[in-house]
Amino acid sequence: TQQPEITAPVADDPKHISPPIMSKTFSTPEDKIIKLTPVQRGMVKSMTQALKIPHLTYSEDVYMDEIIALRSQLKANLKDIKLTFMPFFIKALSLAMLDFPIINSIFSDNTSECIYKASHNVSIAMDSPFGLIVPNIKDVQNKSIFEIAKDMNRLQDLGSKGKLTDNDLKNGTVALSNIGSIGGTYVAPVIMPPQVFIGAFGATRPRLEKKSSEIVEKQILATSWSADHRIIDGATTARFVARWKALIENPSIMLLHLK
Ligand code: CAO
Repeated sequence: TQQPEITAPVADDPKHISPPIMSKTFSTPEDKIIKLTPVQRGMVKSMTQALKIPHLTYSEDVYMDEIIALRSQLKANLKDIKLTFMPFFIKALSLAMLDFPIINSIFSDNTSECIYKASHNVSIAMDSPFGLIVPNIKDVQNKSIFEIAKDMNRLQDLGSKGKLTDNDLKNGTVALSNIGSIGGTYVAPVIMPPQVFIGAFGATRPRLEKKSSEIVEKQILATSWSADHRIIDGATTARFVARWKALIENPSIMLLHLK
C-alpha cells in the first residue's frame, strides 16, 4: 500500500503548529556531535549569567477586548506596515515606566549601583531561523505606536535574514517576549542582565465570564513578569503591572500622551 506523504511542520507560521505532524526522520540513528552556532553560544553565556539573578515572577490576566477593536480599526488604515499588538505593549511599557524608573534601570552587583536609564530601549525576544535573538527598539519614550511598529517590522526583517547590526543588539534597558505568537499561556521569563525586568505574553484566549445575569466572552492575555528581586520587590512589580494593564485595557488613555 502507498504510504501517505508526511511533511514537516512549517516552523515559521504559527497557524501551522497543530495538529502535530511527524517528521520523516523518527530518530538519530547514531550519536552525532553538533557544534553550537554563534547565536547558541551567545545563549549559553547570557542564560548562565541570567540565572544567577534571584527572579521574582508575577503573573496577571489582561482584558484585550478594547485593544483588539482599536487595532483592527487602525490596521484597516495602514498599508505596508504590519501592526500587531506588540507596538501597543511596548508603548504602554514605556508610559508605565515614567512613574517607575527602577523598571528601566540597569544593575551591577560589582558596583552596588543601580542606574536609572534615560532612554527606554526595549529589547524584544525574537524567534529567528538562527535561534533566539534579542534586538532592541531605541528611545521608545520618544516614539509613536506607528514608529514602534515600523521599527518592529525592520528588526524582524533584518533578524530573519541574519542582518541585525551590533547597534540593534546593544544597550537594551528592559525586555519583552511574546511567546504567545507561537502558543502557551504562562511563562517564567528570564531577565537579561544588566537589565532588571522582563515581561512575557502568552496567547490571547477567549474566556466566558458572568456579567450581571449574562455570560459574556472576553479575550484574555496572560502576562508574566520577572523582576530582579535584589533591587525590585513584589509590591513595586504588582503596582507597575497594574499601571501597564490599565493602559492596555483602556488604550484611549495612551492618546493623552501623544506629543
Ligand atoms: N495573542 C494574540 N495574537 C497574537 C499574539 C498574542 N499573544 N501574538 C501574536 N499574535 C498575532 C499577531 O497580532 C499577528 O496577527 P495578525 O496576522 O492578525 O496581524 C500574528 O499573531 C503574528 O504575529 P507575529 O509573531 O508576526 O508578530 P508579533 O509582533 O506579535 O511578535 C515577535 C513579534 C518577534 C515577538 C514574534 O514573532 C516572536 O518571535 N515571538 C517568539 C518570542 C520568543 O521566542 N520568546 C521566547 C524567549 S525565551 O527563549
